[in-house]
Amino acid sequence: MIKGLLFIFFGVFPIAYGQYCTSNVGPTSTVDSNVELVQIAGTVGNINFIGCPAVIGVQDLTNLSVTLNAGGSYMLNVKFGTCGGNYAGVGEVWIDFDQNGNFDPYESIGTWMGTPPVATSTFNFVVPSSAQNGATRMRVMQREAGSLPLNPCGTYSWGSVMDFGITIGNGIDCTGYVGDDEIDPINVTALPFTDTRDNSFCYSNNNYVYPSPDIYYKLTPNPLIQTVSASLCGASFDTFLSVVDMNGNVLAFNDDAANCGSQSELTFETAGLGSVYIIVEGWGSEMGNYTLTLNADYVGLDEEEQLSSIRVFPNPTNGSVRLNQAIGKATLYHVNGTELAKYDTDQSLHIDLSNFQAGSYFLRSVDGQVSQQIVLVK
Ligand SMILES: [Ca+2]
Ligand SMILES: [Ca+2]
Ligand SMILES: [Ca+2]
Ligand SMILES: [Ca+2]
Repeated sequence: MIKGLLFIFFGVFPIAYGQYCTSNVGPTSTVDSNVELVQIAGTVGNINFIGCPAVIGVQDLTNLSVTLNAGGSYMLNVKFGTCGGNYAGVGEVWIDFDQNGNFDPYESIGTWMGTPPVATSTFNFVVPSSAQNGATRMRVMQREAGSLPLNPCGTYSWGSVMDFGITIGNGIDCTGYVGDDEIDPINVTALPFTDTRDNSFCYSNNNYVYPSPDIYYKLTPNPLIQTVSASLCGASFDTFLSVVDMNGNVLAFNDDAANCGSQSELTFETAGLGSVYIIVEGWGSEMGNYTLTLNADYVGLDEEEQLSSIRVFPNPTNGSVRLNQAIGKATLYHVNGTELAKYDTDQSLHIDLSNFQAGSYFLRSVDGQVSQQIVLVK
């Protein structure tokens, strides 16, 4: 079923690097409403912070850190108070459990509403058992005259914002998982290509189209390839597939392919293209197992596009081939696109491959009219 897209393509995707919002965030004044106390006992370490005197902007307290175990239950004490006069306001606390650099709404572990002086608030929370090991952050925010839920990146006159260090232990070890973002993509070294993976853990959302975690593949098509087809048919979830260039321009995308339900398939032309990212994610927040397959169509392999009577023989060969007629100047390519040798078939119809390793090659006329695949066996 085709579903409505929840976004608008502007042609360029924002590139998100997962950095926390820290500039133009929080209070612009040091007076009045302010968090007075933050306390938590971790599995390792404690935080016992006293809040006044107040500061402007985000107070970086990430040097104060505790270790929390995935699946563990913890208690956080926060005193939403004041360093001056008493005015009504709200407060909220988030921990970036999924380590995507955002304090997401689903990562809120407590809220407060009141007028200081009030008793210390106690927030009991459980670290998701799916949390991955590593360093992340907790943000504590108070905003005078604000309303819930708070924007963790918001700016306002009176209140406070404090970031503390959190280390997740006993969780999923994501060391060695590549492809989470465009900086560390899974490299497609040859076509056809197949990769089976699960995006429901160790992968985060980089704000490409849907909240589902996205996985990046990087492909540099060789000059012989005319089109590349990508398929997620058979995935365990409703997928979405995008192809973007290195500048973030969208080249192709598909939600639901005609022949595989809610999974995605697409074909894109590669002529003149440099490297591209092929991005796998789920529709909405869907995630699970998938196999991405990539296949190439090579220039000239379509019989109807070339002079039909041109042949090389023998093919496969163990050393050399002959053309049945001249095709002018021609270039021999490895199947990976590397240019290997030039020939003038007006001078000789004999093509010597004896210096090359066994594999697949293409002989292409300089005018592009003829391209013949030659298989070399040894
Ligand atoms: Ca997050
Ligand atoms: Ca990602
Ligand atoms: Ca996404
Ligand atoms: Ca879909």
